Amino acid sequence: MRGLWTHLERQRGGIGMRGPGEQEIETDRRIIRDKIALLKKRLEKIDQQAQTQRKNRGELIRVSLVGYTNVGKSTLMNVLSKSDVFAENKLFATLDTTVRKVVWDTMPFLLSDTVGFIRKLPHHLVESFKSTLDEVRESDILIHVVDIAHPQHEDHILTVQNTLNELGASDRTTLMVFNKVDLYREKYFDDYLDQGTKAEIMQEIREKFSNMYNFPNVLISATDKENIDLLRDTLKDMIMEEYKVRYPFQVKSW
Ligand SMILES: Nc1nc2c(ncn2[C@@H]2O[C@H](COP(=O)(O)OP(=O)(O)O)[C@@H](O)[C@H]2O)c(=O)[nH]1
Ligand SMILES: [Mg+2]
Repeated sequence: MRGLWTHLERQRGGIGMRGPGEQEIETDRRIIRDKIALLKKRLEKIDQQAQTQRKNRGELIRVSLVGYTNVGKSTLMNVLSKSDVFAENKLFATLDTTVRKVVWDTMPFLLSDTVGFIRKLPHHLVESFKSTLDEVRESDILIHVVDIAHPQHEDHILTVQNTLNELGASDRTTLMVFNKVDLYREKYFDDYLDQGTKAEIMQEIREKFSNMYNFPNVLISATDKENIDLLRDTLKDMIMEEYKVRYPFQVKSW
């Protein structure tokens, strides 16, 4: 903005009259107004394009990765979509979400990675999260990813659940994925613990989560690829169920 006004410097010291300087300010104001209007139009267009893209994706079941920021959503997106059965790498890139078509044993579905939900999303930012929020609203299945190694992970879960509530998506078919078990062990397990005790603790954690949240859940490490097969099998069954509900007479077995 600074350089914008340097052309007025020369006008300084003019005698009390309405000089060319002020007219220039008016002109500059108009230019800025026009520019804002143009940008608004462009944003509207991007929004329309995103909507069209969403419509064009047809009748595939849609799965979205949701969760607090930094929990491993994007890592998991790559793990799930780049697996050996991954067939097509089609990117439907919108402003801030990535959608990929994934095919598992001939069963296709759309997987989207979204921007993380954070506590107290500033209202002026909500607009820029619109495509993430739309994506979530239009999803059939949500994968709620949690970083269990984070000391505040239970608060994070609540924040995400509140956001989903506001979106009217809290009753959506949901799979809870408790991620970063490797980090959890590293942080909280003492070296002297024997394997049996470690396994028992993990089992207790699993039971605690199962009791706390009314959704199917899997404990994984996205970076170490631990329990990814179990996650895939669980998710595949959930997607199958959605297809069966949607196309009761058409679904073959995948
Ligand atoms: N130790 C560990 N780190 C992970 C795991 N999954 C993701 N991360 C790391 O956590 C950070 C955030 O991951 P990212 O996928 O970008 O999170 P997002 O913000 O939810 O998309 C990155 O540094 C990842 O490498 C995991 O299972 N274990
Ligand atoms: Mg991410």
